[in-house]
Amino acid sequence: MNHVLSLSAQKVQDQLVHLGYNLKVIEFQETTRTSTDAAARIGCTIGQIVKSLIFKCRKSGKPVLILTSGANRVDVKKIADLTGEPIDRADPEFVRSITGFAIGGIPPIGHSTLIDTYLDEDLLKYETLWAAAGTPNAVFELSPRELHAMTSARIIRVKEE
Ligand code: 5CA
Repeated sequence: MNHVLSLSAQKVQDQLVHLGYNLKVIEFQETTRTSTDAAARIGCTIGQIVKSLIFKCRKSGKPVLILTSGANRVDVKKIADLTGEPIDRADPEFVRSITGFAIGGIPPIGHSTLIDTYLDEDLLKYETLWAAAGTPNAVFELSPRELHAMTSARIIRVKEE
């Protein structure tokens, strides 16, 4: 574990402080790029990993952020019902341009633009969660209540079932 955070992880740490949260970004030497990597590194269940997935509305081009459990797959049809238009996975360049971060390290907060955000109801059942913190080896621990408050996300059922 590094004591000095990389620039992108520090940006997330600064944003957490700015928002008034006493939460600590941890950066590992090893990858936490995927939910599986992150759960293995942290020693938590995959369900406790917050995936921050960027989608793009097909007609308007508007970005949407879905915060979902590492255990779930997003049902894009459920999201389309809410956005009023179909959505697709965003390409890496679009993700970087609207968040300021690269895929594998997208945090739930601190993006370079304001993004409509939806929160997977399944994340609320865990006592504690882990989200990406700006790089593919940085994470931070938080409660579902904190995640909801800091993102002002709308809680929805997102999973494929
Ligand atoms: N650091 C981890 C755990 S917190 C993390 O960021 N996980 S994630 O799920 O939020 O981000 C990785 C996800 O990015 C993968 O599940 C995958 O669905 C998505 N992804 C990976 N490559 C691409 C790509 N080329 N285009 C769009 N999405 C991608």
